Amino acid sequence: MIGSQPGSDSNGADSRADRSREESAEHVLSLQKVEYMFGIVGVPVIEVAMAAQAAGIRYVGMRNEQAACYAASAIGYLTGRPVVVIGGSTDQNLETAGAFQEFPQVEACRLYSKFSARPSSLEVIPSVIEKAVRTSMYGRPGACYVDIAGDMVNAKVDRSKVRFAIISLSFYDIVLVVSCCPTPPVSLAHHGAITEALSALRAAKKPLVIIGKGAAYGRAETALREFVEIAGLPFLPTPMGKGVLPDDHPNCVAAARSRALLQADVVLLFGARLNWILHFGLPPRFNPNVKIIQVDLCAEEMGNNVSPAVALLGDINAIVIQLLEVLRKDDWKYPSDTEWWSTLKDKIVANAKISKALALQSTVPMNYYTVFHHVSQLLPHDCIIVSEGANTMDIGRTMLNNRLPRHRLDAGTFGTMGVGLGFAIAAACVERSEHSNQRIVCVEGDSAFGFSGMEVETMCRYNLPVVIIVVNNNGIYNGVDAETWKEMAKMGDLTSIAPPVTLLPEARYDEVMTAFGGRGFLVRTVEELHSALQLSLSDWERPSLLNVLIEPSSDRKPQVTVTCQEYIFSVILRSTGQNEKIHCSF
Ligand SMILES: Cc1ncc(C[n+]2csc(CCOP(=O)(O)OP(=O)(O)O)c2C)c(N)n1
Ligand SMILES: [Mg+2]
Repeated sequence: MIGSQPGSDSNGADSRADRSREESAEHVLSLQKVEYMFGIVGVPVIEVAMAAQAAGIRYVGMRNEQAACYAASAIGYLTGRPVVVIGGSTDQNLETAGAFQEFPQVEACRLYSKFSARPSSLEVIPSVIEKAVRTSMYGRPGACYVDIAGDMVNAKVDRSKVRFAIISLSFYDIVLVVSCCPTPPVSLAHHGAITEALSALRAAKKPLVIIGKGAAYGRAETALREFVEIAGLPFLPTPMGKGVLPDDHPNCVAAARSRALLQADVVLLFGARLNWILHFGLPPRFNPNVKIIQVDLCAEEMGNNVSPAVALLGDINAIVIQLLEVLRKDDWKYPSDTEWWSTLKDKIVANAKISKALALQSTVPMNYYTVFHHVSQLLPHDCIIVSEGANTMDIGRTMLNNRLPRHRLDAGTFGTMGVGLGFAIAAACVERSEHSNQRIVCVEGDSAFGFSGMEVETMCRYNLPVVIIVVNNNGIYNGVDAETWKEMAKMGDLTSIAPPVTLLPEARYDEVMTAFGGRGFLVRTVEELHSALQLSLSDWERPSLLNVLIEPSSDRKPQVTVTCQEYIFSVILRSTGQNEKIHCSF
């Protein structure tokens, strides 16, 4: 898994042909601008990783290919260098014969990537890789796959026969060269659409700006901040749009999100999909008459679920600059003394009161709000927050502020558990190479942590000073306490009795970290939380893990749901024949 960004060097093949092997390797690096390779090696790709290292690429050995892919995709998001996956496969002459690990990899990857191909000969590898890199970067960015047959890995090639002139031979004479492609062209929105968008905005009584991950990836932060401030508009971020404008910006209405979405009459949507995260842009969570001004890089995204009143197609940063140019001339600003602003501000104050009351509860075990309240007090303002889990991620999102763009990485659109540790490893690698002095804090639900928990060894192996906080409620959404677990175990086989959401109570995730030489803390109280987090944040030499035990039935602010304890009782009643009907939702 490679994060790469081609530059614009274009030396001719002839001059390179005379270079020494070492010069060639350097050239590979500068040409491809590949900095990191994440993966797991085995025959026949060990040499590929060694050749990459010889060419100056950092090779990060992970414990699982999934985590390697997550790490590479985080590099893509943080640095703007998309992912190219290179997979080793069966020797060509054994294909269809039932060779070791024979599988239609190219076909399988086609569904999940923008481009998937197996070069038919050594000579075409450079051009296939160039196409993979270009495709990954152009339009909406996305991963691409290139399959390298086992017998090609150690084969030699006659330079004069290589398709397209650009070629270098790396340390082991493996052709692993990406020929150079220009950075993606920048497209602007149609001028008429810009004017239409601004007149829709001027006519709005209850305008709202939504800032998505696309705006973060498109590095639109400077222009967007100016736009929001000049226009005086309320805004809220999507989960990974957090930090494009600071969460504590006076125009941020994230704490009144539901009301803002429900009542807005014009929504200016920057690089966010109208998918489940935004309730599809539909009633009952949106005003049925809302006008959407949709700004997106991807034409196919326009009109998904809601037909936009205005569609601005192109580079998000460039379009915000276009909007700003007209706005400055018009000298228009949404007034700050409207009923809309008062409604939003009242809701923000009311919600803050509820969260604060929960946060200041001094009971042990702690609840989510108490944990996040104290964590947020200690986190440096420029730290990168990685997060996954259900309650852990949702509540953490509302309570842990981001002040800088691309400083929040979470389970995102797919809600995929297991991404956290790979993301954190990638962020720590970037921090290390850029000497940015930013802490990487990985806030994990106990279930989420389990998906890629062995990557703790990777963190310890490379001394990556990630701080992992496992918010441990003994389960998926909810768990049970140790006492209840014991009682259940007495009743019979736990596979029939234990609620499917439960995990082992008070599991010692901290000892997973100490097993490999990192710091581990078992945390039950606010005082323990403060001292463990302070110690972890001051240690730049190795990773830490805080295993924060919380109330197993701790939940989000009141919702209609059945707790785990209620579920257990219903199971018990059912097993004793006392209850026929069980209603349960998790
Ligand atoms: C790959 C994958 N498998 C399963 C799920 C289903 N799922 C949703 S959230 C979750 C874990 C939530 O528990 P935890 O991480 O402990 O967070 P909590 O809600 O308890 O704070 C799971 C397994 C998923 N989202 N992704
Ligand atoms: Mg949990």
